[in-house]
Amino acid sequence: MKRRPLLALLAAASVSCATAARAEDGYDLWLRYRPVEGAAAVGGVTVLGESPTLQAARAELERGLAGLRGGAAPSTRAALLAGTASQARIAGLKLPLQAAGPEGYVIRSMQVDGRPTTVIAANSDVGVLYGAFHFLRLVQTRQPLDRIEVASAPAVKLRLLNHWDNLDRSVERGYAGQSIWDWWKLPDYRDPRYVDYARANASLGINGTVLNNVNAKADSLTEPYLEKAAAVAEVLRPYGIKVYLSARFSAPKEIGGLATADPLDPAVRAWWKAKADEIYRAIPDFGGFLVKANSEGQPGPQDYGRTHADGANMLAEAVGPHGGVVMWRAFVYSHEQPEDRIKQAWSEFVPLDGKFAKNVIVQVKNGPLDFQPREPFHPLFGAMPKTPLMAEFQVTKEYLGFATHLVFQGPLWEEALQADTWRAGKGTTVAKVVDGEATGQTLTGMAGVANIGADRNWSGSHFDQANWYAFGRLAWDPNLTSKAIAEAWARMTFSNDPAFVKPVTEMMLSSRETMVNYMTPLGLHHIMGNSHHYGPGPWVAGGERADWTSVYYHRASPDGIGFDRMASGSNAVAQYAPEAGKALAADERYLLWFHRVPWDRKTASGRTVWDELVVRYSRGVDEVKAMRRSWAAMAPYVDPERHAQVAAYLAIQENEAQWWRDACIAYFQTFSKRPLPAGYAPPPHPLEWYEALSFPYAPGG
Ligand code: GCV
Repeated sequence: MKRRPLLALLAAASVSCATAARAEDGYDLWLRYRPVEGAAAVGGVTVLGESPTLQAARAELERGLAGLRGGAAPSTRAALLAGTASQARIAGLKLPLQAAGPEGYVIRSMQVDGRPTTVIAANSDVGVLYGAFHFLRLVQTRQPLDRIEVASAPAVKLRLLNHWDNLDRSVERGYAGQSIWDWWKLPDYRDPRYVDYARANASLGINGTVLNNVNAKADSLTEPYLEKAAAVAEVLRPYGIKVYLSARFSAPKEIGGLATADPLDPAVRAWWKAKADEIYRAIPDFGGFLVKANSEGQPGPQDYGRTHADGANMLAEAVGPHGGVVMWRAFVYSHEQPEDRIKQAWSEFVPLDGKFAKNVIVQVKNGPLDFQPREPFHPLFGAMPKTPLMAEFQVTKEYLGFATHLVFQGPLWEEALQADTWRAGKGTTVAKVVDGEATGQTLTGMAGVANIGADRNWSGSHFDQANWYAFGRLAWDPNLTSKAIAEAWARMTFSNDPAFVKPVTEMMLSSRETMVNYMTPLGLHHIMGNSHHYGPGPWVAGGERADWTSVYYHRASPDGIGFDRMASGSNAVAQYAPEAGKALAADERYLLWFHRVPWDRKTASGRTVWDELVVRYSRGVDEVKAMRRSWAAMAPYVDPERHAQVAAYLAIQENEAQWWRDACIAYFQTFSKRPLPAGYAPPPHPLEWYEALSFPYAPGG
């Protein structure tokens, strides 16, 4: 028997010995590059070209493969060759690069100069970088490496993170510490962490980032802050990531000294043009503006009797000559409007279909309310065929238990993306609207509200890294399954051992439904604590705006529960294509979203609505208990530090799931006036006890 070199043996030993996992703090994300079997067969790296992006690709391949080989030398029998079609050696291979477009790539196992070679080829430097990350993923997840045949191109053009980060480093709805953008020390100090941020995003194909909160300060557009943004842009540029800024609509008044911000006023238009020119002098590849206007107190064109299109088109005119875009948010509603809050965006935007400039894209949240544990898809996706629409998802878990609840959002986003709008017949999914297949739009996009902060593990919890990961993968390919995403992430982040991958993937995939069960079963929505959105608050009533209360949404009374959004009520269902509306209204998952029903109405299980609520709330708690057991059994496959933190967070989640269940049952029972079904324990405290809890220091406010 041929003897294996000592190094290879050591590497193999560290791979096979599950208990040898070393302490980790989560900083490395899914780019841990710990030794895996098979990596030693990969040959030495040759990346053709020297641009900063190609240097980054080379550095990543070398770093990644060195780690994955566990210190072993590259195979001398094989080679790894990467470059663009502008290099004769790559062009000569005649790879099918047309379909790769400006950002895609081809990875192929082939003979080059008589040697088995893995070729990573693209039309652009950034395509090579993306291909390098894809190849590393194949190695990390232990895919066969001797017959690779991959061709991949992004389905969506703008793949962006939206940071809701403020200039004082607080993060609106952020649960992972302070903002990573250290505005105070920029531009002179560029935290090396920005490079790791860029690497992580590039590994997913994320190609843009909005640095500041949509509840924007005009200061972000002043010279000193533009200099700071330019410094960040410089660090991110080699990784294919463009910088964008949220623009405050009233900036011409606040920092420009003008008397108005009316978008039809020539002086205002000139101010924005000059501002755009100034920005592009500082950041030549600046991506453009994101705007929240006339929503939740933000200024906007309606302050001057103008439309969203008037406002967006003015900004589009300013950035257009530089190749910039305007992402104009459709998250609008007003408490002065008597109309059902979830209908208002449709009412304001549908009449504007076709009236936006070419470089405007309207950014639409996945659902018509606000990132709830479950809501139907936003009807605008089926209603504005003449306007580019981008989807906005919330990676940070404002309404989903913050960082301490293990909730993998892949299934939530998959549910939204695969929902059928029926706009152009059956199968016109939201994904096909977002990637332009159904509408022919070429300006396409997907935005994720970032969950990233200065915490060492970036996301506030180890499992929340999976949400960042899933968002990026879906932005590249909105038709990926959350199962494939969860599995790849679990393998890269923790372990390739099947005894780990299977149960953890299952736990991740069911975690969203579990959370729906213990928070908002049967289509309940927006019943969380007021303002901070932490914990249950179905009793929230009164205050300055009805549409920020819970009672507005659940409408519980002795007669029944739920919001009638059928023709007999607000008729929000009519904002969907008839087939889509019919399907949603018949879907029990949205029962109390669309219908007001008596407590004794029978559900699919044969139980009454009241009994079903109790059963589902209780099931949610039991499911978290099962998650804890499942995770406890994973100890042999995970380093003790990460294992212990996840276990501790799951214990918090169980307590809070129980709290949600007990508080909601105690509250709704005051209306249902029915006993709990046999075998279900009553809440341990009276309702007043739950109502009295207060959380003045909840994070993310
Ligand atoms: C940035 C919700 C959140 C707000 C957020 C808003 C938005 O209302 O609670 O914090 O503001 O959505 O998306 O603009």
